[in-house]
Amino acid sequence: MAELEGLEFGKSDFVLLDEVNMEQFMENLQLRFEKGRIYTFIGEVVVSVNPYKQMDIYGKVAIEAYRGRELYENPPHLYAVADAAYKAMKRRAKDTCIVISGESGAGKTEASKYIMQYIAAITNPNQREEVESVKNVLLKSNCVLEAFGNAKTNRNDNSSRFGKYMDINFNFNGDPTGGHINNYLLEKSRVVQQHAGERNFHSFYQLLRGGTDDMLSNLHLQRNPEAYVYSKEGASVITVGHAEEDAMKVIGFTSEEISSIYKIIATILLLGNLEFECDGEIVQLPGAGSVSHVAELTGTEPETVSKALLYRTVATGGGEVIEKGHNKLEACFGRDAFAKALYERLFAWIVGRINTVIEVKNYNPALHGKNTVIGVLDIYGFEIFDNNSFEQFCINYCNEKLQQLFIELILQQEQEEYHREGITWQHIEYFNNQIIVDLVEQLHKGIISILDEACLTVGKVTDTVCLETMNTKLGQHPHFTSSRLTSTVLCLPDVVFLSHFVPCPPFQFAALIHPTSLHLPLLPGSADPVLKEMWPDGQLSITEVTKRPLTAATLFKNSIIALVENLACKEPYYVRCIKPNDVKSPVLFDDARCRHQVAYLGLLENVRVRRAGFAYRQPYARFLQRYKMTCEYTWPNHLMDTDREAVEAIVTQHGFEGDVAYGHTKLFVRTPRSLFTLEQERAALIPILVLFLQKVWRGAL
Ligand code: AOV
Ligand code: MG
Repeated sequence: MAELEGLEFGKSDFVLLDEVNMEQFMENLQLRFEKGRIYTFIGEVVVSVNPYKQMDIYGKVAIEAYRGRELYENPPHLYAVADAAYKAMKRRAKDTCIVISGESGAGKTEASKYIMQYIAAITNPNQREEVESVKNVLLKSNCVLEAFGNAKTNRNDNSSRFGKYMDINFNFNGDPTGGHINNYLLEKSRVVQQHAGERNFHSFYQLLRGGTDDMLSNLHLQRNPEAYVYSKEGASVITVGHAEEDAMKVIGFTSEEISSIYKIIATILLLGNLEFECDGEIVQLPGAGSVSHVAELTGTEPETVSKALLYRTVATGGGEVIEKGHNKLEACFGRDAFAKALYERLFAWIVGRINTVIEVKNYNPALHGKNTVIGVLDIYGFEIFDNNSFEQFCINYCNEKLQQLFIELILQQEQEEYHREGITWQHIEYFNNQIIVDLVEQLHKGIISILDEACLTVGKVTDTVCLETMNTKLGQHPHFTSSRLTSTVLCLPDVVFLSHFVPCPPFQFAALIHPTSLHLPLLPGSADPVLKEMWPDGQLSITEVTKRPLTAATLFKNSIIALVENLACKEPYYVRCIKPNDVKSPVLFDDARCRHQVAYLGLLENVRVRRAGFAYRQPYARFLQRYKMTCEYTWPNHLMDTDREAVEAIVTQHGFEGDVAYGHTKLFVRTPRSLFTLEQERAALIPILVLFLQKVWRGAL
């Protein structure tokens, strides 16, 4: 909080604004962005603006400057938050989490990587080998996950298409002992189709462009991504190198596993090029060569592959299992569903594989003390496209849920602290996002419940019925506007999740309501060990598989509810990312775009809450340590009974009794100005003190 830099760089903490209003907030944000100050505090929250250029602020010198220091001792930085979370974890044995939010392209993933790098840099001072290897795997896992889970979208060239929550475990020394990654809903529809100008997951292009000639020929692939239906969009974009293979090796993937992964990627590309022909009612596969390549790569028989692509197995009401031929459309849907399932399971397998390497092993709490964690959450940002599918619906719902958590935690934390310290709390009005969250997730009448009903009774519930149900149940909801129905697609226009998010175009749920069945028995019979592991449910009978499973929407909802519950019981630290413009420019500050984000992230409310209470708080002993030199009764040491009395002496001498409250263990300062006075005085005294001490050392005094 201290003004460590001149005012020409703006205010380093928004609580220092003369008045809290949008104009002043924006002025400060823009000034700081233009001066290359991309981080600004709101108390302990860091607001970050994507610089869209490499900044020289993450090196060794910066790491040393932030290591073990208090937030207000340095200019705002991700490292300050990372250090605060680390200190809380180490000193107070608290589980903490760092929640990074902001819309697509705002800089969340980059921030999460800098935070992890910082934590890696400040831990394990003794360079113990096993800790170094844990750190290395944690850092390298990002590279692998990005290769398989990120893609170029129209909003971000390296957009995360999955949500990631990573726990890093620490021993009593504060050194990392392992971790665990949870991944949330990969946007698997991208495997088979991309919007104009977008691309498939990086891994496809990395294999095609980076693989050796031999490798590609063994995989029956051509080098050119344009040759494949699934990768031809955006094929001309130059891809990054081939670092993920090295990263996989460092993590401990065996060469057989890496080879299986490539085979699966190749299978998907070949599947995408399979075409079906109709001979009357009968659908056939003319490309026998491709089918045998798919069979070879998946360790199955060509007949099994053809059968899987041309027929589906259904369980009749009487429990009988029958095989039914696809029509052409069903066959195409089935092929794409197969490709998507393959990729989704491959991704989950990769995450699981990384987890087995990084999971904490041989930890004995009795011997090693409490095992604490820092969780880092980097989820896909709020996004809208021209066509918004189920995945956008989930991504945006998840962002709403996190926004709600932010509101609750920020208020809750303040309230708890005031309560603990015996200080009266003043309530601040804020938009409660719960209403939006309920609209989506409430049992029986939420959007997900209604969709579930439709999905689970396929054939009986039509688009129209589903739509009517939504209209009846949600028509009165202030955040649900009426819907329209096109011939095949169920559209829910303006199922707007918040007055603070922009109104969305319709979400298209058709694919959900008309799921295509997959010929499950194909892959469990595979000779490839990775594929076998990816289909653990292969042993299930078809009747078990087809009986009312949880829908994708409910699975996602449950995972997000669990995530939020997990975050809520940790001490949270927040990074709020802002995207300065839509053209990736390092110099353009698009006022309207930024203003909008500031509004929907609730940043002004955040500043108000922070200021309405007390902008600054500090345990008595620490306050005394820092400012005792500014008061004759406390320098060099005080003679009072308690630190609190000594702090009272400092406060009184400076005449700001009216601006503070005394908690049980901490001093609370309402306006930061009082603190400035102290900081300035301290800064003026330090050179005099240094001179004084030098003289003492030289024996001159
Ligand atoms: P996101 O994670 O918030 O979007 P990223 O972290 O991928 O956004 O950032 C997008 C791009 O902005 C990066 O690829 C960098 O080019 C640039 N960038 C972001 N932060 C920095 C920084 N601190 N320094 C330099 N460049 C930066 V998404 O994953 O789409 O929601 O789903
Ligand atoms: Mg990201």
